Amino acid sequence: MPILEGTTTAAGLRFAIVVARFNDFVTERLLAGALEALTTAGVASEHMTTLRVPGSFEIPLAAQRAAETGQFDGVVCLGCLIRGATPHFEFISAAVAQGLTHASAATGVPMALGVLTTNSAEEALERAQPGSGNKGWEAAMAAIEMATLLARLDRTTARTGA
Ligand code: RBF
Repeated sequence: MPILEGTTTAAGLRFAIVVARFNDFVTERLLAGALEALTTAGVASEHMTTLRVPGSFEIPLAAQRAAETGQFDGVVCLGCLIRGATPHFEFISAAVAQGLTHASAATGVPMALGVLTTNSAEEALERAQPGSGNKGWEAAMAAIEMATLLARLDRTTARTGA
């Protein structure tokens, strides 16, 4: 019974990181975590392209455009939504999740959701601390796992001609 899995190493693969500037006191820490995870996985710095966007709402379009260039094996998406203006919070978080689902399906490029949705700044900072609990780190690892899984799947179907 064949089992296909991704790996935690990604030497030779290329990633885009889309990061929102809104709440940058958190998102810059998520970015640092993501870059550290990619570096640890063997991704060369010239194979990590950071795209900055104004807020989380803009992430899906930038992620889709990046994927459409054909230059990236995965996209790591980073943002931080802090509840406050409740209607906007709900609206933007749903729009980002749906937008990334669509963008990923439309392009076939894996996109990892590293957009925090928290009740407070303290909660957001907790999830952006250095180390493997950092949600930027986790999103990067998810992108690596999916990119390497899909590459393996492509090689398997190429071999079997399926
Ligand atoms: N962007 C975020 O990334 N996080 C937020 O918590 C956030 N809160 C917002 C609250 C309001 C009331 C508005 C109007 C925008 C907010 N944005 C936030 C920015 C949003 O993602 C987007 O950049 C702007 O709406 C411009 O399209």
